[in-house]
Order: sequence, then C-alpha cells, then structure tokens
Amino acid sequence: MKVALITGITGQDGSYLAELLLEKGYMVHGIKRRASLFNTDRIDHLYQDPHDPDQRLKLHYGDLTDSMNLTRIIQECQPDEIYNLGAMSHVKVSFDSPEYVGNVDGLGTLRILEAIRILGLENKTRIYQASTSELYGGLPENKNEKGFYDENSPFYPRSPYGVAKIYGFWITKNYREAYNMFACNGILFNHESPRRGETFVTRKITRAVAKIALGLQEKVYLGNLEAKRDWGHAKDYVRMMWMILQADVAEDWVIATGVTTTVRDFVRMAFLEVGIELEFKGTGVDEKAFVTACNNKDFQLKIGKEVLSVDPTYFRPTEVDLLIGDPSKAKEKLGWVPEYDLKDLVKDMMESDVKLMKKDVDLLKAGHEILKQAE
Ligand code: NAP
Ligand code: G4F
Repeated sequence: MKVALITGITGQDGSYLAELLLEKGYMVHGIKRRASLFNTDRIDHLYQDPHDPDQRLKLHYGDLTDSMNLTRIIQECQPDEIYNLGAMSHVKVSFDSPEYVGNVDGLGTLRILEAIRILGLENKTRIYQASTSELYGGLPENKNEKGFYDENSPFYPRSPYGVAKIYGFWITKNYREAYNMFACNGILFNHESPRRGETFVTRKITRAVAKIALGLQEKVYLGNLEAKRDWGHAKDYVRMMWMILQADVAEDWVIATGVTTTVRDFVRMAFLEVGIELEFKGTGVDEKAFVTACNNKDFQLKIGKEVLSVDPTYFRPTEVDLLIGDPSKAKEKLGWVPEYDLKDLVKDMMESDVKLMKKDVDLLKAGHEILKQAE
C-alpha cells in the first residue's frame, strides 16, 4: 500500500487530496495543528473511528515551524509521497505577520526537504511543494507571447506571502538538483470550492450573496473589485497534484484554467445564481452595486437595494492586479483535463452556501416557534 503524508490536511486542498488518495487505496497520514477548538471539520467525514484497524487515515499533531516534530513524523510514516500544503495562505494577512509567514511558508519547506535527507529517504520519498501564481506578481511585461504566465515566466512576488513562497519554490528546485530528489513545484493559480476559507474573496462573496438573498445580511463590503484572477476548482487541482508525483520526471508545473475574471464579475455571477441582477455605479472607493431584477421567486429583494460597497480596509499595500495561467504543459504531458469551468465553480459554491445559510433560517424559524408556544 502506498503511503502519503499531507501537511495542511485540515485545509481546503488537504481535505480534497486526502479524499482522493484514500479513494486510490493509499494509507494517508496528515499533520494537524493543536488548537483550542476542533479544527478538523473539513476531514471529519473521512475520519470516523480512530480505533478501527482498517482506518487508513492517521492524524499527527505537528507544525511546520518544528523541525524535530516533522522529522519524527516522517520517520514514523516512511512516506512514498509528501504533499507540503501547510501554509499561512492568506496574502493580506501576510502583510501583518511577515516573519511568521517566512518561517512557515518558506523555512517550513526546507524543514521537510532536510528531514528527508537526514533520514536517507531521498530515493524513496517524492515531494510535492504547493507553489503559487502569487510568485508572478501580475507584472504585465512578464507574460509570455500568448499573454499568459507559464513555467518560464519570471517571478516578481508582491507580498510577504509571495516572497516566502518563492523561497519554498527555489529550495525545492535546489534539493532536486543538488540531491537528485523527486521534488516538484505545482505553480497553482487560484482554486476555490465550497470548502474555501471564509475570508478569501470568492467564499466571502458566495456566503454573503446567500445571506443577502435569504434576508440574513444587508450588504457585503469588498476591497479591489478590479483585480483579476484565474479561478479553478480545487477538486481538479488536487488531482493534478497527484499526477505530478506520478510523472516519470520531477519537474515544475503550472496549473490554471487560462481564463481571467474580475472580482466584480465574480460578484455578478454569484448573484445571478440566485436570479438577482445587479448594476454597478461609481468608481474606486465610491463604487456600489444595486439590485435591478429578481428572477427567482425564492429570492426577492427590493429593486434598487444597495448590496455592495467598497471598504478600503481590504486593499493591500501592494496588489497583484491580474493573473492568468497557461496549463498547456500539464495538459499535454500529463493529460490533465479539468472538469469544472468558472460557471460550474460559482454554481457549486452558491448551491452549497445557500444550503448552509438556509439552515440558519430554519433554526431562526424553529426558535420563533418555540418562543410562540412558550407565550
Ligand atoms: P488553506 O485552506 O489555508 O489551508 C492551509 C493549511 O495549512 C491548513 O491545514 C492549516 O492548518 C495549515 N497550516 C497553517 N499554518 C501551519 C503551520 N504553522 N504548520 C502546519 N500547518 C499549518 O489553504 P489551501 O487553499 O488549502 O492551500 C493549500 C496550499 O496551497 C497552501 O500552501 C497555499 O499557500 C497553496 N496555494 C493555494 C492556492 C489556492 O488558490 N487555494 C493557490 C496556490 C497555492 P489550520 O487548519 O490549523 O489553519
Ligand atoms: O481571494 P484572495 O484573498 O486570494 P489571493 O490574494 O489571490 O490569494 C489566493 O490565491 C493565491 C494564488 O494566486 C494563493 F497562493 C493564496 O494562498 C490564496 O489562496 O484575493 C483575490 C483578489 C485580490 O486581488 C484581492 O485584493 O480579490 C481581491 N479582493 C477584493 N476584495 C479581496 C476582497 N480579497 C479578500 N480576501 N477580501 C476582500 O474583501
């Protein structure tokens, strides 16, 4: 049985990857951080009974800042594959915690690679490093002749997160070249899902739209509506992580959809999923969105209602204006075919968040019923 170790297993990608590897028959080890509250919501459905001898998922307490702990876990698991997904992954937050993000996202990668070397596992263990399109920094002049970022485009990170991840990228490449390790970077463009963290822009939008449509929230405040991102579905992207480690040769790979969309258009698409049409008025910090039509009888808002404002709190000291990736190499050499386009992604996220928020409405109704009966 193949053995995999996933750092960041409690995160969006970690949870989908764990599901995929269990389906493929792997023994999956995951590193979770000790927290004062339960933090395994995304993987609880995979982890019913830790006492079951057939359980193929095992969690270990650990942290990417702790070399001894990482080395011990790797020694215990003897993994065939390590997926280093653990990271402080929020770009805006990285401006507030630059030293911490350097330690976790940069040096954390080194700690994993060095543990493999110390343990003499260079010829056994393949490593996937979660690199990112943030490395490109969105500089227009660095796109290729077709107008995309690809494996050969120069890097220019624009945040402490991007700078930490560029260390992770190069140290992975260096260990591959220096010690002949099967260590690969997946340069992944933004990928989202119903399990996306609530403070990333897509999930913030789909949660807010569901709440606004159900009358649980008045409006949403966002930052830069002009930013453009190449958004794919996390399920498609974790499949590619696995494919990267099954390749004949260790290389670095761009994973993207090749389509870029503004934050503003993502908002429009999310509202349209519940039949609500919007008009945007004003520019910059004065831009707002208003309801112009409601085509779904379940979600009726007042025409003209203001549902979005800009709040400069969400602006970043340095912004990545536009990202768009060229996944040709992954498609041609590894046969990667994504199943979701942006419309499918928005639909999946909206359906999930409407369902989630409806539970709140049902709870409120049940509460009112109980109060009425008590009167
Ligand atoms: P995520 O949902 O934020 O998950 C991050 C994971 O890392 C969580 O399990 C988190 O644990 C864990 N973690 C944080 N700090 C840690 C530490 N000090 N030690 C050990 N684990 C730690 O991120 P994601 O979207 O799944 O992304 C997975 C990886 O891909 C990240 O490295 C991210 O930077 C990279 N990436 C993501 C995207 C994207 O669009 N999603 C694109 C390119 C690259 P807790 O649950 O305890 O917080
Ligand atoms: O959703 P975001 O926070 O993602 P961002 O910064 O692109 O980073 C994500 O993708 C990277 C891959 O390129 C990953 F490496 C990284 O770990 C993370 O998963 O912001 C997307 C865009 C930005 O331009 C931001 O300024 O949305 C803009 N935005 C506008 N209003 C907002 C908001 N972002 C957030 N988080 N919240 C807002 O209210």
